[in-house]
Amino acid sequence: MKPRVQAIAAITLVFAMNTSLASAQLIAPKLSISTIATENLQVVGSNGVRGAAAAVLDENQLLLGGGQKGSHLYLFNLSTKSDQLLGRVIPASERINDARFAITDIAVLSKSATSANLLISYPSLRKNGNCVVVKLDSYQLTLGSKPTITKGKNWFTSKPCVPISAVQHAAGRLAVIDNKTTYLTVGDLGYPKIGSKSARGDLGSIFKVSASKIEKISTGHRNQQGIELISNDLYISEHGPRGGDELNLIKKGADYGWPIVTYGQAYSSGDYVRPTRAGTHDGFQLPLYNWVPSVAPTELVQLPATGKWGAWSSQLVMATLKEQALIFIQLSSKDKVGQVASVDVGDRIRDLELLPDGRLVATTDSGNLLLISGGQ
Ligand SMILES: [Ca+2]
Repeated sequence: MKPRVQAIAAITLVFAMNTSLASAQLIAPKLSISTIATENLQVVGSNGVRGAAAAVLDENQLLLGGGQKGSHLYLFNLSTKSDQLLGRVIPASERINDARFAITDIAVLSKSATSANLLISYPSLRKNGNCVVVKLDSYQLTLGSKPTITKGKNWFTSKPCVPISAVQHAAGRLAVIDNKTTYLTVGDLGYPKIGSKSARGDLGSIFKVSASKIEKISTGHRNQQGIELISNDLYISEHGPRGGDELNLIKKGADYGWPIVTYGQAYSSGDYVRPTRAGTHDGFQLPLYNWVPSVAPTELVQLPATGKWGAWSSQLVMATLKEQALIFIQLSSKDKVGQVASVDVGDRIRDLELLPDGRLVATTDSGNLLLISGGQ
């Protein structure tokens, strides 16, 4: 009997040590930020400005989607701090002069030394400019002394077409699954009929998309600006109406509740939709974490396992617009948030990506590119 008792005592001790480690307050990372001005890549429209969409091509090159017309794709060299125009993505006939209408995300499906297969998402005007859909198109990038892009197939076009007066946001974020498949977020686009299951169609959903197949994964989302796939677990950040911003772990077939429930509050009575029940999430898939008041979350990234991120290695980091901060989120298990720490960066972050060297790269609404290193 004695050895068995000792074994149990040893297990209890290990458990106690783990508990105390888990509850120890994590120190927020100290960020070192270098700023590169990229004003010509900033989207400038009748109603304000917007940072570029971003993807990492390799350790030295980014793909940035934006420019004054919000429609163009650029190759950005981190060594020379210079950009090259690759081409136009949103045709002039599918856009108006408004910063809401800009490339929403870029994904690299596969690449070689001389070329890459890309996906690009964007809101597109239809029916003589009266309504808006979210499109996902494939492109081939050819590298060399004069790099160019060639348009491929349309992979996805959302339905219904939403009246342009309603549109506030599109989401349109991408997380690559493999070299032929991606996840795509489609926001509610401010559609006044989003509360009607029969009318809302593709809006407020997450899809798994390939060139030949579209599968709806989840519904009840509002404006999913962040997406990160960790092994087979898909994490999403999304904007609530006024507060109630959420971090969600996506379960196939689940309804995340919008616009029936939200931890946030309704806007004024003139808003496009009033949630049926505010301040509660009962009856629907619960978020892993929520923010009241709102932080306005954008892209989610998993920090690398090694490097200078210390206790935050392998954890999530979420960019924000309103909060102008990076929010570090510890996952104590895949469906449980441990500690959360907000670190001010003093700028609205539109997109956030991880460079191969372990630094983060962010685009900001003020037209900057931020290169961000962590340290404890
Ligand atoms: Ca991106």
